[in-house]
Amino acid sequence: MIDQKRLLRRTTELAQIGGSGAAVSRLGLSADEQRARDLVGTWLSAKGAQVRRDAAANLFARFGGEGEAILVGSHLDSVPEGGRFDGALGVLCAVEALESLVDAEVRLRRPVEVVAWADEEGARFGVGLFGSAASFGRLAPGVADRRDRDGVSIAEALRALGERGDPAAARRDPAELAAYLELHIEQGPRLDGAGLPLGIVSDIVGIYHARVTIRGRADHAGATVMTARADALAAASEMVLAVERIARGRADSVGTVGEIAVRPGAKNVVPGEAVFSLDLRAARDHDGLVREVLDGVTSVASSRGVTATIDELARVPVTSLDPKIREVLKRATKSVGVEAPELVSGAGHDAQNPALSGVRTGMIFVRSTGGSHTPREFASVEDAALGAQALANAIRELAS
Ligand code: HGY
Ligand code: MN
Ligand code: MN
Repeated sequence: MIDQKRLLRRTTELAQIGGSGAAVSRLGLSADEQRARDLVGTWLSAKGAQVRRDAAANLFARFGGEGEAILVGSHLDSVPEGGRFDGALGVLCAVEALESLVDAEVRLRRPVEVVAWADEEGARFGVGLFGSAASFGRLAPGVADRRDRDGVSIAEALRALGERGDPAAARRDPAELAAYLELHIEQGPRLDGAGLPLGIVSDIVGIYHARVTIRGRADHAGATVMTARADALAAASEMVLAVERIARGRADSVGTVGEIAVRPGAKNVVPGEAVFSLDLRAARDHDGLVREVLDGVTSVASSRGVTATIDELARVPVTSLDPKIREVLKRATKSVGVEAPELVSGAGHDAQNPALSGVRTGMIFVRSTGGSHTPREFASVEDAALGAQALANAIRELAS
């Protein structure tokens, strides 16, 4: 039986790590994320799991012996000033599901592993889905040298956690896995609008992340006439508006510039350099969206006499989830009394990496309100418990 009180208590307990009240800032590969893994690890080892951490700081807790495992989990890191449910609820419900199966002494024919992925958000180093990409051998080359704002590299952050510093060593064989399941809050308004507590993910959007560096010419803000400028920030601003215009003009597409930095950054200096982030997503023709935006950046750069350098951080294609697993999840959600609709996920998820590596993958969405990547995000413990029960039923079907 799913223990709602325990689920609520643990949600609150986990939110205290790197958080205060509703807001959570538990960045990937940080000491706080490690403390969260330690807490989850104690719950799982107390239930008899063999708990381990891999070279990319992912936590795995295995129930049962040898053989192809069912992997179930989500991530424990957050964005800065994020909410307490994004990622964490998927781990908490996976723990709940396993605890309920162990308590009910359900005989599992397959081993089951709970996973807490490291650094899914990529908020510190810019590389999203980091832990699951490392586990499935899908990291771009040179990722370990990527540095955060303080100049700390991923390799150094891993060594500070006690790892050797090479995330590629985390790679495991996808053939070891019979399926991957992930429960996650929807982070959008559709389930709430339909008055439904659970959904099933059909596809996950394609995601492109990059860092764009615009180089113009720093100059005196007073002595430099307007026609003699190569203003990097003005050029970047025109590009940001182009991202918005292009994404608005394409079906099922979104484009976001969430970060921008200016150098030298003084009120009386024409900006010589601007660096901004690109987050481009689409459920269809994702490559077309990326191409149109990058062409837009290049044409603004040449019309303004500045240079634009694109540093690609991650590119994940539109990912369809496994039809058979979706059927299993349909039965599992129905068994808790929910006719769960199928939804496309506008958010990216670790599930994309197992799915793109040939592992049969499925996701359950739990209704959430208040948006996401903000302390306003909310999911009720009643909906979460329904999701955890559905997850337990799906694991039971797949593993017995
Ligand atoms: O950005 C995303 O879609 C996810 O929350 N990392
Ligand atoms: Mn997120
Ligand atoms: Mn997430």
